[in-house]
Amino acid sequence: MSAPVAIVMGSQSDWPTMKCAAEVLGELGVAHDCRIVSAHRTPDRMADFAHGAHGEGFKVIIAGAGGAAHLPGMIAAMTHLPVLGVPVKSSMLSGHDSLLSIVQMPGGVPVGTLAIGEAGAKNAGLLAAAILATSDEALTTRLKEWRQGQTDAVAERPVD
Ligand code: RP5
Repeated sequence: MSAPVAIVMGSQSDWPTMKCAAEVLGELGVAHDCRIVSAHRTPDRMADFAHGAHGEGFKVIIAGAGGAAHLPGMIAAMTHLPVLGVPVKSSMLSGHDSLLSIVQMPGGVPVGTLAIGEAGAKNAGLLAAAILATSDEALTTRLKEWRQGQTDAVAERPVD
């Protein structure tokens, strides 16, 4: 069976951020396929991926990019699958450019935009799992256990 989640990113340099999505999906036992797909440098690869994503068996796409971050929006324009956008922290503008490039889509072409950086990537993984869990009872159980584990890990008092 093919992986239900695609994690795509504009550059190798996005991987330290986007691997946070891959890690949490791994913890939840959700198969995922990670690829470099650049809207600017490999536009044909991006189009082939987006047009073929449903046929490949993907159910959710997580797309991360930085700077003039067109990737999530361009993919969303070419597939009906849900696209979760992760603004990667850029060196010049700390990801504000990435965030605005991804979040401000015109009505009709949605990208579910997460926070800038690693927290956004981690939450994109969790959100992808939650979407898949709506039709997967076993995954629902694993997701609830993961959330409970997070809750249990919070101490009542701080320590030195
Ligand atoms: C974007 O440009 C990528 O998503 C990356 O965040 C940014 C910089 O890419 P590199 O110059 O590091 O390859 O397309």
